[in-house]
Amino acid sequence: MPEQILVKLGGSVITDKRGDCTVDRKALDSIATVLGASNFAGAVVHGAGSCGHPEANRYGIARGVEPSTRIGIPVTHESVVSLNREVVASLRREGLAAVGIHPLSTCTTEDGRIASFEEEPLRLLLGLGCVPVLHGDVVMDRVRGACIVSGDQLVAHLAPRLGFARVGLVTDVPGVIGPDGEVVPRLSRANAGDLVIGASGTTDVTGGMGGKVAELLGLADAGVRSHVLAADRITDFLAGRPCGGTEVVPEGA
Ligand code: IP8
Repeated sequence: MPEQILVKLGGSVITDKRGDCTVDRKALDSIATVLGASNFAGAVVHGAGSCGHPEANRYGIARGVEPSTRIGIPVTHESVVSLNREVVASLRREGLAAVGIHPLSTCTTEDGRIASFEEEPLRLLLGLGCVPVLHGDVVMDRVRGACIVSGDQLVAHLAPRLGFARVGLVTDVPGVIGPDGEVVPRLSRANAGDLVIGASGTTDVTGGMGGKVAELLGLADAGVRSHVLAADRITDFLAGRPCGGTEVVPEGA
């Protein structure tokens, strides 16, 4: 079986976060072309961007859902599923056997953290050379009724369990930015305390770069390295060449 890679596409890379569910088709298609040309083997996770965050924010879903706000579950889910369909279609046009997997149907959380995830379909799809395409989603939560699970939390949960050889998170910034305004090339719990990470400038119910770093440090605690990189370096990342950005590594590695 070829080396399996997990790629997360940030919502801000594939949507225009200023509008309500505005897919950036040019950016999406150019990433799909690169993935197709590399004969990509592995899974894709994407964020929601403007297809999900505005709706989740409107109904306060990250904090939980009650009968009075339950309509926010289908509204938010359908918005991010519409983006997922476009991601899958774009990858399919490039020859990949991409198939959408929706966390609302496969995952539950306990107070905001993944408590169960049905992984077997993913394993079997990967074994056949299909490309599962997952996304941040609204999911049912045992404590809050429902909540939002980010694409980054999905990456941190699935990467150690499915044993991907490499994990790359494609963002609209060159990497994690340090106090001097420069990209931090290597990040672990040892130097993470030095960082002051700003909130996202647009609606982001899952914590922007700060939320991403927290998830990736958790992933590093599980022994898995990951790489935060800019969209224009994805070809280098897929080829295993230096790609700038920030490598998040286990402490002491
Ligand atoms: O964009 C959020 O996922 P993210 C998912 O990866 C929703 O943080 C539906 C807001």
